[in-house]
Amino acid sequence: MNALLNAVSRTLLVSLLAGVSLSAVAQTRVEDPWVRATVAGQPSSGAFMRITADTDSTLLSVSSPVAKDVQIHEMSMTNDVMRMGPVDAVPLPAGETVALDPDGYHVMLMGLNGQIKEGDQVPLTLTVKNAEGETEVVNVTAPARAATAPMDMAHDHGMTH
Ligand SMILES: [Cu+2]
Repeated sequence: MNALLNAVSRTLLVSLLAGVSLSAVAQTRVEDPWVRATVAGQPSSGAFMRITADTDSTLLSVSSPVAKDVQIHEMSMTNDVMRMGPVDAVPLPAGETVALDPDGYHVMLMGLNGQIKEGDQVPLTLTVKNAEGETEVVNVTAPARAATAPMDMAHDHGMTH
C-alpha cells in the first residue's frame, strides 16, 4: 500500500515538474511558416507565418541567411490606397495568434543571395521581447512554396520595393 502511494505521488510530482518546464520554454509558438519561392534574379521575397506568444510580447526583428536585409512590413489601406512600409515591431498580445500574411504584417526578405526554389528550406530567426523585457530567440525553418494564391499575385514585392 505504501509503495503504491509512493509511486502515485512520484508520478504526480514528475508531471507537475514537466508542466512547469514546458510553460517556461514554450513562450512563443510559430506555426505554418513559409517563404514565397522566387524566379531567377528576383531581388526580394516574403515570409509568412502565424505567431502566438503566451505573454504580451513584441516581435522585434527577423533575420535569415538567405537575404542581406530582412524587414517587417505592414500593409494598410488609407483612403482606398494600399500602402506598405517597414514597422519597428509587431505587437503579440498574450494568447492571441498574429498572422503574418500577404494582407497585413509580413516579413520581407530583401537582397536575396540567390533564387529560392520551391521546396527549399529557409531558416528564419525571430527575436521576441516578452512583457518582462526578456529577449527570446525563435528559430524556424520555412519551406518555400510557389506563389499561386491570388492574394500573393496581387502583392508584388518585386515591383513596389
Ligand atoms: Cu512588403
